Amino acid sequence: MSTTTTSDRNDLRVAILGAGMIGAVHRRAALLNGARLVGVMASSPERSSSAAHDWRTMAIRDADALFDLAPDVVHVCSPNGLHVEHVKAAVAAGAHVICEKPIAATSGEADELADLVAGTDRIGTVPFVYRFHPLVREIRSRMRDEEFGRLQLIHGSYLQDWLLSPLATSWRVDSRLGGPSRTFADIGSHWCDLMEFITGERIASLSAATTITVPERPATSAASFSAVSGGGPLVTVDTEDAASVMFRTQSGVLGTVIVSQVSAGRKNRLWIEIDGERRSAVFDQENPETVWFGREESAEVIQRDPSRGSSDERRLSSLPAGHVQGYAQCFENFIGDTYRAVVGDRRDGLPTFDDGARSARIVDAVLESARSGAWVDVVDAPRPAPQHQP
Ligand code: SOE
Repeated sequence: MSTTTTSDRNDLRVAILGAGMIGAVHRRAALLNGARLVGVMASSPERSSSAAHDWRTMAIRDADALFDLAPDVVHVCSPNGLHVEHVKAAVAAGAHVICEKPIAATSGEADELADLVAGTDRIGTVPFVYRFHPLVREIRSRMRDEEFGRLQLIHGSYLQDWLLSPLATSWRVDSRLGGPSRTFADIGSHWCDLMEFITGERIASLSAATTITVPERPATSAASFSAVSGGGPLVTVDTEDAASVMFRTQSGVLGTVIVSQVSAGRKNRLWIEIDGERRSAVFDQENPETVWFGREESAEVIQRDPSRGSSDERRLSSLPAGHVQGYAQCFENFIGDTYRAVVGDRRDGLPTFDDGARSARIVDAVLESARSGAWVDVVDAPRPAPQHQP
């Protein structure tokens, strides 16, 4: 088993389970953070060999082989339905774990994973990477400095179009592989995490409706993003294409969010507005270099700038102002902060398995409300204190 010491940060041995689009994003961020990739496992031995060849590393036979490999960190980027098995194998191998969201298909299993990691001296983190946009930190910092006053309303959306075509499919569409919620678990989870992270508010209850706008799609393919060009058999879709959620936070603020994977022209448009009694803020993930701040008498747009703003805005700005930073740098920063925490240097704002478990409870509530038509409470489960706080 691995025994990481503080001096190891630039030479962590990491393994990646899953070689799809998001596995490749993890690999890039891991390498940029100085890690040594010791193995990759994909969806079949053939795909593992081919990914290992492309990524110049070793193919991992199965998750149990992690035990002998003894990596310091395992990145779990496999289809959602495999997360529980893969996280457990990583923990059994003594590794720290980074697991894609949703960490599990149900909140019961997500709690189990969070408890499992908390019972070790290892950490578990979840790539809620939009927290790592420098200007997200700037809004959060101004909110903490009470520039906004009492919150009036929180609203926004997260819209994509990669499943607009009735010919498009992915493992995410099939509830057996992706879990019972698709769009909300995949991207609504990001929006809710970001909203709670920026505002410090917690969703207390919600009322949701979901819709399946494409009732049949080609049978699932292993690839994450794939437009299948007809020919294959059609299967009935059992996960939502879009959802609309109204919520109230623990302090009573009303909010709404709409999520969709079928909104033409919207690629990855996470948009959030927070309206306070003194000012409002808007952040648009596709234009992350600016933030709009509104006041009753005027509004201003500020630009990301490593020489201005909060300490976190400065710390997470790796490029000068005007040299556009985006998703890739968020990912690098998230992986960087995870590896720092692995060696005992924990920074503020790191999304952990506790955040992943909370997210799973929100997803459960959305599905339950969509089924019953009732408002559903989101319970904040008390979590045992981690055995070791890096
Ligand atoms: C696909 O919907 C996806 O890659 C998500 O899985 C990511 O979490 C999101 O950041 C971008 O879209």
